[in-house]
Amino acid sequence: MSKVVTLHEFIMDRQADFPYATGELSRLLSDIAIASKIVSKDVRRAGLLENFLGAQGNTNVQGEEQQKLDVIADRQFINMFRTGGEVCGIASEENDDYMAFDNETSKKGKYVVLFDPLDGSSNIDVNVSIGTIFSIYRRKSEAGTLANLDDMLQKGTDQVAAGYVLYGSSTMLVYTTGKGVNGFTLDPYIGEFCLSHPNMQMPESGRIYAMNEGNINICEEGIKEYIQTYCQQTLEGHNRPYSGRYIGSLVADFHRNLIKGGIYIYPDTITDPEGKLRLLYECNPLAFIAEQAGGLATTGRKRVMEIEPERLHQRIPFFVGSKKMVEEAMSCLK
Ligand code: P6P
Repeated sequence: MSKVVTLHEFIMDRQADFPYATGELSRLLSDIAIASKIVSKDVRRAGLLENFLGAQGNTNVQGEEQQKLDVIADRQFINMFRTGGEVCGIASEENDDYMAFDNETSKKGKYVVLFDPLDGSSNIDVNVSIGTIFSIYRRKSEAGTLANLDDMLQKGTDQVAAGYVLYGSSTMLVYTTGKGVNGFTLDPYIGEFCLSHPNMQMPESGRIYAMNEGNINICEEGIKEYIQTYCQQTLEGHNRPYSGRYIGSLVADFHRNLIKGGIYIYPDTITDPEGKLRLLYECNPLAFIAEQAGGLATTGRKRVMEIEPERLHQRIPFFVGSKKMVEEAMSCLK
């Protein structure tokens, strides 16, 4: 029986990957794991606690109806970052503006974190998988000062680390620091994330496509061509077309494609002319993971991680998954 490797042990072992590491990033990743365990507990009991389910009664900066659990998760992560000492500021899907922590310890923090505390939260009440997505950057502003907007608006190629937590049939944390992708499953009996998916590699191709096909007539023609020509035809050497799998939770769709191979497409549409998904705390972190696992992440026309961000909640079209499939989809776009 192989040795159980906890996330904490793994992080400490891998600290040597960073010659000048003095432990801050390790502590930050451990803090994220702790907050994720707490959110996981809340997610799994949401149906039993009246003040956990349903809408909060307001809309967030995205114009989306906030769920109670969105706010609970957001507060959990913000509190962890504010008190952990490694983070000088954050930006979150659930908050209009970024936050610069003004306590003396945090002002010395080396990192900023951009995150979506609970993606797919419209699925909470119907018990479908949801997730947390996070992206970590070194601050650009001087240590000891308040974090600023420039600290938040950094290209995806400058990410120090990125990851997601999937609250699914099990709770998993998957992350990269630029040295490959590793997945950890929460063992609720010992309260530890344990290494379950070492060195994750996204299959170069696959037979699963994830898209809200309700949008097929309000997005560019090339996407319909891709879906009909590649996904819905029985191609040579196969006895059936691809399978359409769309969970409506980006983290869950992404994670399945990471393991089995597949493509996730959320294009720009007539109703969402810039696309729906947010560059900084959804697309960039998943793009980092996809590329580190051998996959590809583009807007349909350019590499996601090379986009110069202009706004905190900037949206982009998102094509992510198996390299060959993303390339095929891009070839259909004019
Ligand atoms: P639609 C959830 O709100 C989300 O951001 C992703 O998790 C998901 O893939 C997508 O939006 C679902 O959007 O328009 O298909 O309901």
